[in-house]
Amino acid sequence: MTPNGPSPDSYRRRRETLLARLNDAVLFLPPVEEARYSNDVHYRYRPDSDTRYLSGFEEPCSLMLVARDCESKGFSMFVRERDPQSETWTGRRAGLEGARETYGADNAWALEQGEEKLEQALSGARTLYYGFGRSAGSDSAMLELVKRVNAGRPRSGLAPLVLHDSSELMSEMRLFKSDEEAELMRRSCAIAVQAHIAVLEDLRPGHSESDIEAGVEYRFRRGGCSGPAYGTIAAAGNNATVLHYTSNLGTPGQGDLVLLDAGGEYGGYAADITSTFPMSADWTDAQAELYDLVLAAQRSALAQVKPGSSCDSVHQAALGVLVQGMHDLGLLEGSDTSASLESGAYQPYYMHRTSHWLGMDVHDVGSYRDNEGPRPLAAGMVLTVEPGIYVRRDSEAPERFRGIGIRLEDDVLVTADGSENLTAALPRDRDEISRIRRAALS
Ligand SMILES: [Mn+2]
Repeated sequence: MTPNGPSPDSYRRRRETLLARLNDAVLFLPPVEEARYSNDVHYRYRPDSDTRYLSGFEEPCSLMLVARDCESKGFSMFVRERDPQSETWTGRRAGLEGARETYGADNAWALEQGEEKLEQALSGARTLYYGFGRSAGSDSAMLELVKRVNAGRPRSGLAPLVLHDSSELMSEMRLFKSDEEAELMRRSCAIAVQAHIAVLEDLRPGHSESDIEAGVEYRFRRGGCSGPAYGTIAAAGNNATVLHYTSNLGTPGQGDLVLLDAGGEYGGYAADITSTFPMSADWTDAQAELYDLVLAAQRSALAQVKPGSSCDSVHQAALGVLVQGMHDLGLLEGSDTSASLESGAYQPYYMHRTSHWLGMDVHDVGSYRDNEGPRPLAAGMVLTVEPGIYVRRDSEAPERFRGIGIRLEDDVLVTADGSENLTAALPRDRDEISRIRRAALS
């Protein structure tokens, strides 16, 4: 089971929910292969999130769900067999017995038997939900298999097999978090908040961006996380204007702001937090003006998170405040806010969306639109709220704003009657941050 993750009962309930929806369809998720770092050295294995959602299993494996009566009825796992010699090198395997006894598989077979058992299960099926994109090899083997199965159908009298992406079923389930998942996300967010606060309290002149990265990631692991949920961004000064800056090799100057975007993965659930704070205890006027603007935009956006609203409304709320502020501060010329919103004139300074879904994946699954337009928010969804302003050193902006990047990111659960900010404990007020920094530097 995923350490610290959901209970075995939760995995069973998820499978039962899915089985009840399958009727005569088959769901098959092929394995994610180990990724090579160099030669015979691999990255730490991270299972595909759908696979983990249904099983809590963390070794390479395939999963199959079949509702109708046949040899592979129920929940089948295809796993690596026990092998004392390999296990000496690469660690213990659950094996077939473990798949049945620990992970609740109705059927357990060797990983290599997946294709054969899938073909058998498809003989009377009308629909296959398949996990595309785990590996090119699996995808092409599956297409061959479907071709083969359909070739026999004119004679057998069965309707042709229809192929769907399994994400159609899986993403909708994962988008809505159960109470247990919400609790895991509270925990994941609490660990990340504590790690960010520790950086605020520990950061000293001379510390580098890599010191900051190491500091937060140390605290993720100490807190029980499997590691960071994504590449930590520790970016000082102008580096903060690069959205996905992850080299973290610079050393903040005394007058720089530091943008820290970092969250851990706890029990299989990601936190995703960004804070921005001064290396010293003080803010320049330009830094303070931009920070207060982003904070006002974030508060306006946070107020939009409630059932019936949408990620689009959350974005529009942030954008309205940001663009008005850009005019007030002289980042944008003139005073026609609606024209700037219309033309996208603000995009040199704010070029990303305000929210994304958050869950097992940091950019979690689920559609942002439905047939009607922007999808209404509903209880159980978790999203980030992360407005920012990025003024590159080589931009056309007034001199005093150049080389400043600011983003403020919280993680928010939609509840039945509003929202719960899972990262509300982060200090956001500028004076409060200054107090913490002053105490740290004294
Ligand atoms: Mn984010």
